[in-house]
Amino acid sequence: MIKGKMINKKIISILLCSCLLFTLATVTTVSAAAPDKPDRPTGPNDGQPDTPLQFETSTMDDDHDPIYYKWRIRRTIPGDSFVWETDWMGPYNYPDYTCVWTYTFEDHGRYTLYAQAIDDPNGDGDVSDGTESAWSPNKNLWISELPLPPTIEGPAQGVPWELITFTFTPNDDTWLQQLQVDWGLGDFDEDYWSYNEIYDNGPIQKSYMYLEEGEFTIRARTREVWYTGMGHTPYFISDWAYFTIEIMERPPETPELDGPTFTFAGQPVTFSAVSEDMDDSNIQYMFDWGNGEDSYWIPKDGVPAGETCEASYTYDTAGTYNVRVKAKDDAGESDWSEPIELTVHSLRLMGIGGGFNPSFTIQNSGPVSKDVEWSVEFIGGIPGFHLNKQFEGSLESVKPDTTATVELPMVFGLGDFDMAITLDIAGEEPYTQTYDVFILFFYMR
Ligand SMILES: [Ca+2]
Ligand SMILES: [Ca+2]
Ligand SMILES: [Ca+2]
Ligand SMILES: [Ca+2]
Repeated sequence: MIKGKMINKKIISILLCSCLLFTLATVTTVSAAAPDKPDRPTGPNDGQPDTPLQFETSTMDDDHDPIYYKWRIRRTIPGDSFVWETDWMGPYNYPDYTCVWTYTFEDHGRYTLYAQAIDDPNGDGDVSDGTESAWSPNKNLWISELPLPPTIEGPAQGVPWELITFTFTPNDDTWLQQLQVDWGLGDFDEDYWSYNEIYDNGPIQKSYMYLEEGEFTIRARTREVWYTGMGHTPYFISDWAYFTIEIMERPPETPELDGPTFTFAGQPVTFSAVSEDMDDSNIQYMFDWGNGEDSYWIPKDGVPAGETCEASYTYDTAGTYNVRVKAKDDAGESDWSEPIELTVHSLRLMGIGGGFNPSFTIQNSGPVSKDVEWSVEFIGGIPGFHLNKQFEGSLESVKPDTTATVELPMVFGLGDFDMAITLDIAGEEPYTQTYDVFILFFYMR
């Protein structure tokens, strides 16, 4: 029995000791209360790279220990690639646990900020005996350079009804951009940004058509846009960039002239002209025949830009003439084209005759009688088979509207020849015309 009582006493004392230890342990635990979760950090919602920003948080520690804070930064856009934490900073002492922290972001992006607290129960500046709080709720902020006005490129001049293309290049670091363009008509809504039109950062092309003449000042600005995963968030707006364009009807371009360089008096010649026009007006042409006469403006209603206009003219008098053309529309006249130098002869070679006695025929299509010296040369043939290859002579007073035929002596040769006939007409530049002939000994065809 005694033994049993002693055993009971021992058990009771052990139990008592245990209770006491447990109570002591419990008291120790209470005295080491962790700091509260810090408040959501406050501070700016956006900022620029390389510019210090200031943030603030606070907490409470029930047993009023000195507090240390740690800050965590995470870049969420672009990517979730950047996480960085400070060391423990402190102490912050009861009753004011407010922590003000300054940080300079280097890169643009969207960042999330958190703070965490730890206490230092024995106040020795070493937090290895402290207890960490939970992380604070997060604060989001944007870091981005302020956009500069965009660069505007385009023509300095245009014409009504022309679709004119301009290039707007944002000057900003942000990936997505919106563009606002005021075409200078005075009806622009500065508050309107189309949310559908978001561009990758880079040149943006926009076309516009002015319907009236005038000088217009185009304004453009960009707004950076962030994609958050839930939608697009517009941010900083640039100042305006300006660009001036003059819209005016314009005369047609200087026309291209096409036509012969050689003709005969009394023989109609046809020249053609074509011009382009920026505003696609109908175009009239005036041909200057180089002898004091011109076609005046033809045709009456003009022809569309890019279409050819033809004009014919008959010279009475042999000579050399500079033919040229100009174009006009409602907006005015072009310059004169490059001239074509046209030589007009009074005597025309009508053709040649073959057989045993080759011949050629001349016609005077001009208004006056003409003397002419002629020469004929046969060039080519099989070597050794061309004798009598050159002939010459003259004709006097070939009358207007008459023909004259010159018969040559018999020609000896074999093969293909060029029969070159040169007419040296009194008062005119000589000219040569060449015919392909075939000679079989004494017979030409
Ligand atoms: Ca504490
Ligand atoms: Ca300590
Ligand atoms: Ca930016
Ligand atoms: Ca025009």
